[in-house]
Amino acid sequence: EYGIVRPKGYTVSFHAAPEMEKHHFGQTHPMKPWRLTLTKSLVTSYGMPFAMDNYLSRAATYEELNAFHSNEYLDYLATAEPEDQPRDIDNPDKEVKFNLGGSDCPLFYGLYNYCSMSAGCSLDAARKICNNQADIAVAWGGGLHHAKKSEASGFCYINDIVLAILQLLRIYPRVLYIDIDVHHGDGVEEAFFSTDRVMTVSFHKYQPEVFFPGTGSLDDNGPKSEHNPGAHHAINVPLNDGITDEQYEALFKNIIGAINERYRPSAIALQCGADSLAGDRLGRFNLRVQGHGACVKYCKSLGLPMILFGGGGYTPRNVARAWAYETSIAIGADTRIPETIPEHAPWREHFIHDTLFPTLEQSMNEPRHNRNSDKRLREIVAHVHEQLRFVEH
Ligand code: VJV
Ligand code: CA
Ligand code: ZN
Repeated sequence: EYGIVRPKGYTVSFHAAPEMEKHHFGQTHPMKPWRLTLTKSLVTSYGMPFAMDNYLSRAATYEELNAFHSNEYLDYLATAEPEDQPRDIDNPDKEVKFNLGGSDCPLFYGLYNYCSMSAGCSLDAARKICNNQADIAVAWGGGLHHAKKSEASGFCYINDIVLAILQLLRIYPRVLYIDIDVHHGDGVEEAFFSTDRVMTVSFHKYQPEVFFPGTGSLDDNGPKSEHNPGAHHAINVPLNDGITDEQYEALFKNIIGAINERYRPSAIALQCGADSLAGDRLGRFNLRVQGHGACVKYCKSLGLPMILFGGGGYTPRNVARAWAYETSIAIGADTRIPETIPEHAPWREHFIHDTLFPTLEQSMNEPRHNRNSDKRLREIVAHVHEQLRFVEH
């Protein structure tokens, strides 16, 4: 209907976990799992499922989660009840265990089910890539990059990305992890800190003490010890408020292009956190849907097997726009889908403006001041190129 056809000799698999969507972090918590419902409905209104293999994900098993997470943590995650919420008025002495039960990572009904569905989605995607049954696998329910081995952090309980990359490493010698969420991908960086088989690259707002999680400075490049294979295999791109599409796209292509030439990855894991878009409730950047999508398009052009993960994104209408547009890029239909959101799309009024590509003015009352000078961005590029000279090829 929109010229959506299955690309010849090219397979995209789409992994959904509708069970995730009905969970609630709490009334005014910024993380809204129903943004996945909105995304899926936009993807469907454009007719994209005809061009993909569509899968309903299963829940990941305890053993699968245990490939990264500790037993003590998983056992508590599986059994903790919302009533165990620490530090509430009725339980003033209750301690916070594993960072579970605070305001960022609340305990809610069905939490373990929510987490294992998200991980199942990303693991299914990784398996499709390992078996050569997909060229690009899409897992919008994943991308929860802050979770640690024995700790929840920043709305993330299970690190589905680490689990998926561990799968990829069974087949692929080198995996490039790229993270365009507005927050630093600290959990993934830390998990692969000591190996040269994964290079992690995060673009994020960096302002320690003010902006979460406060890590990811330019000179955070992996262990400083010469004898650690992970040295120089963490790349961080710290940015300030208000970065534009033009600056971000140029920076992204330069850095990822140089990494691709030097590191020669065999597969890509791309976290597409949509909180880097203009008008995000928690974000600080001025990216439009096209600029965010240009990163996905550039990665696709490298011709490597790739997983697309979700991640942050706190203005659901824009999350749905970005991830629907990026699904169209995966199937190669981005130049053919109409810019106007289909008449029959459910929740169409919810998008406020009927375009897939709102302007900055449509995204927020007043565009943020851009605090990224071209001079500073050139310094960042120079530092990254210097780091890459230490990477064996
Ligand atoms: O900045 C923080 C930590 C605090 C302590 C907890 N308070 C609520 C906020 C300050 C130091 N946490 C960040 C976490 C961001 C996680 C981003 C996750 C991702 O996008 O990278 C990947 C999925 C933070 N920023 C904003 C909030 N927390 C926030 C949490 C709330 C809230 C409003 C803002 C929790 C509950 C409610 N409102 C009701
Ligand atoms: Ca990031
Ligand atoms: Zn984020």
